[in-house]
Amino acid sequence: MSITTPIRTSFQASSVAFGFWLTLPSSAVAKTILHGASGSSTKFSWVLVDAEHGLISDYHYYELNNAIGSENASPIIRVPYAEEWMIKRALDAGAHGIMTPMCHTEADAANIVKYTKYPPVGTRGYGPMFAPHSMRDVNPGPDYDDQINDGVTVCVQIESRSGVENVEKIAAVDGIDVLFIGPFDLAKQMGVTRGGEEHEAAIGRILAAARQAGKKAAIFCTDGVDARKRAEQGFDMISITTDVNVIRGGMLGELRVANGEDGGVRSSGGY
Ligand code: 3PY
Ligand code: MG
Repeated sequence: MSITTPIRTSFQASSVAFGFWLTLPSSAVAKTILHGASGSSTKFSWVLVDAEHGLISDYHYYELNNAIGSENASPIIRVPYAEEWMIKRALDAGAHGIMTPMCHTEADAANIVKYTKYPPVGTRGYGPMFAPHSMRDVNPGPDYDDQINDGVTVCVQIESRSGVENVEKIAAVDGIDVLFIGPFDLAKQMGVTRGGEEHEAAIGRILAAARQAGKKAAIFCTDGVDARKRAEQGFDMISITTDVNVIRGGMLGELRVANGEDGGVRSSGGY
């Protein structure tokens, strides 16, 4: 038996698991987006809580996890770095999954799995007093303790040249659920143009490696058009855009309309 989270349920369905990036430490923003969409085909099944580049820190995890979990979506925390203590803090605050930036090798991937699971599989320290609060029908005690090793979703970001060169070996590591492409870093770290031929070839190789290993392939997108393209390529999990991208794009678009200028700016095409 393992805990069933919205992201896991979404993986079992044949449709793409759509989510978005939360960079603001605001339950109100998360709930404004999620609330009331339950049951709709356009529902988000997960939210990436960005503690790497967002304004979110450890202090915000518990409230954000509970707010997102209460809307039947899975909070996945991107920790700043793949450190054991950072992963432990995210899980103890009720994350349904973790994401780590810059996974370069299979040794990196094996360590991430180790930090994420309780013994005997891994080395996660014990103290989940608050962790089940974000999970429906999961009680403190054996309900959580005995099922979370299999219930947690482990996502590693492939966003460097070495990550791509080692991607087949990373994908084969037991306990890794998702290979998540960070296209911005991938382009910068490889020294290639985002959207150019080499970049797209690397993205194709990561997608194929995930497929081959029976793992999920995921990618960060800048808007719905980008997300649609990736869905058609066969990605299983897609972040459509970020909170701030939409707020800025939407607000500036309305300003342009009010100013009598043509069209509206939907998003800035970036973060
Ligand atoms: C990247 O594009 O580098 C990411 O990590 C997505 O946020
Ligand atoms: Mg990145």
